[in-house]
Amino acid sequence: MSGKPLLEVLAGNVLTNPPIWLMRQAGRYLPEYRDLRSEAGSFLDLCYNSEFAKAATLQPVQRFKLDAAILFSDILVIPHALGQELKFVEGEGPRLTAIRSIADLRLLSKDLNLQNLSAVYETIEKVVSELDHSVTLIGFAGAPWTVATYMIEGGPSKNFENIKHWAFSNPNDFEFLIHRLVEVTVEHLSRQIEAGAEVIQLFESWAGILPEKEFVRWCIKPVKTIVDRLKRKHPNVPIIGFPRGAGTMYSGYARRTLIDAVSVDYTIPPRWIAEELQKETVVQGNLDPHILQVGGNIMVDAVRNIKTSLSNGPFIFNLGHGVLPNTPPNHVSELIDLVHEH
Ligand code: 1CP
Repeated sequence: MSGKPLLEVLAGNVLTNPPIWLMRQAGRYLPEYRDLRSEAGSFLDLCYNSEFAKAATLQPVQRFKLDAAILFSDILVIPHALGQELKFVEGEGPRLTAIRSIADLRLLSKDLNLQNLSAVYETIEKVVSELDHSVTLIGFAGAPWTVATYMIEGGPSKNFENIKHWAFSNPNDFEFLIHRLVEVTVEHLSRQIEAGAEVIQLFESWAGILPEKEFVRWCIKPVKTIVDRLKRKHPNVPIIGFPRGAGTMYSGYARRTLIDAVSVDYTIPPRWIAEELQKETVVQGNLDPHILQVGGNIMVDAVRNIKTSLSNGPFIFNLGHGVLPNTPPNHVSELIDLVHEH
């Protein structure tokens, strides 16, 4: 026994008290994060300074009884380390100089520039040495399709016109970009594991915008390659996949990618998760973060429903997407108490 509830469940064990952690558990809803953020200056200054990033990683586990810490970083450090210009605009989110062709892609480096990324691995080393023995450290990356949406659209997007046009009209060129992202993602995640990450989560935030055939080619296949390559090097590090918005294509996602656990968004009914997914994999999810933000009775009911439905198999409690910036921190403590009540 590892003494770490998250690792126990990822090994397939069923615990009476499910472990809990929350996507985006660090961030703006915590006053101590806002202080740290203004001390650091920009968001990227926070990510690329291992002392600041360590503090941001530890803040939620210091305040709440959570079973995991997740590295404080971002999925967009990968395009940044390939030489794509990146900044975070207050109140708007990430902005990148969009790439729209193979010619643009050739202007980027083939390999990760470690100048900034070395601070990310250093953050992991520092966090590991300070973490309570029962708490698991999660490393992460964006899955290639999701990272590509930001690289090609130049930031958040509503209809993903440019990436879909490229991927549908010239899949062979587009494959070249995805292949590059697979390579560098494997390297980035291997380095996180070597620094001390015990579990990896792959965020496929934009799984929900593709038809079946393209979902298989651009979401399933690259993730499977990443998993194969990581497992060859680090067979004992569990990988959680989060194909947000995948709908009925959640079925078979774990089997086809060989990930160890599937994180499920809040649109999927817990009973369906139990019947369709939990029989073949560990599941994680899936409270709507807006319900956490509202709190009270709606949260009590939703948490009990999720727990009742999923407690008969291996299950990690989480949200169906990230904590919202205006969430009252005391709702998080109340949520953890509810998850732990019998
Ligand atoms: O200080 C600030 O205002 C920055 C806000 C912020 C934070 C706290 C951003 C900008 N990123 C992060 C940290 C982060 N991002 C973490 C680690 C902290 C934690 O989880 O506790 C992780 C795992 C991510 C992952 C991430 N970044 C994803 C995948 C998950 C998801 O939300 O779907 C995505 C899509 C990003 C891109 C990104 N970075 C930041 C923003 C606002 C966004 C989303 C842009 C959009 O709306 O599309």
